[in-house]
Amino acid sequence: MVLYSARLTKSGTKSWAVEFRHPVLKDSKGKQGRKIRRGLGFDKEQAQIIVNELNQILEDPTFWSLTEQKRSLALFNAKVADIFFQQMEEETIQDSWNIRETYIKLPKNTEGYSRVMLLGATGAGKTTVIRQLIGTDPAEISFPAISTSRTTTCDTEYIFREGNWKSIVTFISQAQTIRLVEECVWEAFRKAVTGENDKSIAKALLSHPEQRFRLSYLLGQFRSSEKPITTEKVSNQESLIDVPYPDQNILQSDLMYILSEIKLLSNEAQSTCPINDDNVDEVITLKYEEWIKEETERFNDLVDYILQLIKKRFTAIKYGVFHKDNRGWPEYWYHDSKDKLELIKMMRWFAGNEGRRFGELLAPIVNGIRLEGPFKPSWWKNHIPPKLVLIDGEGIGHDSNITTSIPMDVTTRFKEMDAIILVDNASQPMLEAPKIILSEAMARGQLEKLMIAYTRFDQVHGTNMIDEEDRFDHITGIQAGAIEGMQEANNLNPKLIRQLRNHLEDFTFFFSQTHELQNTPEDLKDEMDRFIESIIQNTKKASINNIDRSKVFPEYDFGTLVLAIEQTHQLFMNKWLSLIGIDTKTSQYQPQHWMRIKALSNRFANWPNCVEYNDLKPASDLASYLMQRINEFINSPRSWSIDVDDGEKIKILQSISEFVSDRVNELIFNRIKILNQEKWIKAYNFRGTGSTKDRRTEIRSIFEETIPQPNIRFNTVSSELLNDIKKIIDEAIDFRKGNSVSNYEINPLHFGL
Ligand SMILES: Nc1nc2c(ncn2[C@@H]2O[C@H](COP(=O)(O)OP(=O)(O)OP(=O)(O)O)[C@@H](O)[C@H]2O)c(=O)[nH]1
Ligand SMILES: [Mg+2]
Repeated sequence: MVLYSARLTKSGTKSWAVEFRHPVLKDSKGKQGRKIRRGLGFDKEQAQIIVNELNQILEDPTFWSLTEQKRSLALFNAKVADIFFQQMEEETIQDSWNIRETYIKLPKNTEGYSRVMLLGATGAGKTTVIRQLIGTDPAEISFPAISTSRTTTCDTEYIFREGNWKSIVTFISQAQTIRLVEECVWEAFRKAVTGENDKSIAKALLSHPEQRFRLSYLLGQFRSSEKPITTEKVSNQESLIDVPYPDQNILQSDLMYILSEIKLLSNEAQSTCPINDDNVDEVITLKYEEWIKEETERFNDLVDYILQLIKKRFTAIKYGVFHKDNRGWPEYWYHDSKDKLELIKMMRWFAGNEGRRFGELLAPIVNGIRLEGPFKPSWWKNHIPPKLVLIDGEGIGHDSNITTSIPMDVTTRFKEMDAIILVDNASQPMLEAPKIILSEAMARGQLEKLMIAYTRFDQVHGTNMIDEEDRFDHITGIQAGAIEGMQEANNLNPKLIRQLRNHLEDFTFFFSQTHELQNTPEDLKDEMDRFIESIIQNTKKASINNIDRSKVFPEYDFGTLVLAIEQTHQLFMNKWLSLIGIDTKTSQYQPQHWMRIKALSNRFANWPNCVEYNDLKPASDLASYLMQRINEFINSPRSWSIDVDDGEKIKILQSISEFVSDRVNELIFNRIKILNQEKWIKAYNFRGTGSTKDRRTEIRSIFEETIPQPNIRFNTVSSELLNDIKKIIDEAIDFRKGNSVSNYEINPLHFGL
């Protein structure tokens, strides 16, 4: 066993840091002994005590387990335990999907269930469709929450099953929460040093730029007016779950304290190193970032203060079982009840967005919700619910228009689904996001599962449209145009496109007034019944069709596969070299602000599993470009072992693409993140003059290693990638020959948060 030791080092001119190799955590190459460095402030004596205590832990392997946190806390400084255990805890934390699966299993098609994933742009109406299908009470405003933009922020899974109402809620880790709070405090600090007013500092603090981690849900909304705030009481105290709304005065005073600390911190920073340059952004980052994170404890103290406030919010949850770790952070919350109302009301805290409850809503730290119970539409006649599993999630796309792919954690789930529903707004059909979803679904072998549901069909008007048929034709015409565009862009096999068109003739649905729960229109009920029936029948058909096709398989000329890499390289570099600001001449994408690129590099370097920052998602983009090119290759076999009809061939080719899809995600994730970890760290750590340029160059080199341009004479990096892809396709065909697709269980990779 290797024993490591910690040492005190200088950090900047006046302050101290500790450096050591962690005996349990692995480095980017998978070797034990990850290097850890943490700032310890100005006081050398205090810093030395922490280093000495850390050395006691490092010398004694009986401490090296998460179960020893309490013992360490009793013996040593709290900071010592935090430095040693924080990352360890995060890495051993169970995968959230698996936690949900342990408590409430997602039924499969072998049990007669259809798993249905709803995808669409934000605001398309995914959750509105779900509210009808699960029979939401018309008076219920809080759950599931709907609104105009970025409302649903985590996976929400509904299982329609007779019996009790059960729920399991999973959470992001404490370490992840700390990182997100840090980003929020940093944004607020930047506003403060540039002299902005309280309102704008509070705005930066309370709404993370990604619009997912909204601190206002947990801390309350900032009010700039001096008027006293009256706290409303819930009028009808029918049960304990009807707790009063939070006390606005307490929330405001906590917020005012946080703001005053941020302003103090900013004054302190300015007196340490005054801003006297035109390029304020750069000065703030150069001068203050290291100071704030490593040389002063005030920043960390403030982040910790906010974390403690968040932890207090858990006490509002009076029902169910909160399972927390040693530090009081929840891993999951489980509840089982005979009462539907009880379950729905509890969901207010985990997934609601009711304005008056801001300050006690936990949604920003929830990363998944699974509910089970006898859900059914309000008009459902049968007392047995339809056998459905519905999966709602985050909307695709951003206002920035730089999105070209679906996140990898979503495409990785495709294989486990029986239906993929593209939900789109009929009043503005087939804008960018739905087109992206269509082409990803095709490239990843989901043709047979794909369906389109248009909401707001009531809002389709025009002087040229006399009756309903004209309105259908209007939408399907636009849809046909989008499919044609996709064929041209991806050079898709015309037979595949024909199959898609035929398929969508039966699987396109039109929902009018989808939000109307009080008096659900009769035509909406009929269309939703047709929708449910189609999903169930299509799932049955797919499982029957999966009989022996083992002797029918395509044969390929792998010589042309190199073109897939070549084209992917061009497409990816055209987008990404421009986004990072290197080669902007021929690209439609605008260079991104250097701070966004830096934030992206921070996440690749320092956040486990994370490969994105806001709308910057290079890994998903690359996997998507590559998969589309590989799908094109898969759809052009040289020959077939046995000749079968075209429809059958396309089904087989799609099943090969489906198999290859996850493996390509995994391959790209490994190449761009894991194998390049050290380079990302280097890219992030550039400081001082010229750092933006150095960072760009480093990131370019990461991209070039991830997706190399194939040379005429292959170098090892590019031939390795080619071989890996060839191997994946070979395996997919082998798999096709040997087993049935429905038996294949994937091990879902988890990216992102
Ligand atoms: N008039 C009308 N409004 C609708 C219809 N369907 C949805 N809406 C409205 O569209 C808005 C957005 O709906 P959501 O269900 O929150 O959209 P979403 O796709 O879940 O969005 P995110 O969660 O942000 O990804 C809500 O205000 C709905 O009331 C419809 O058929 N007709
Ligand atoms: Mg939603």
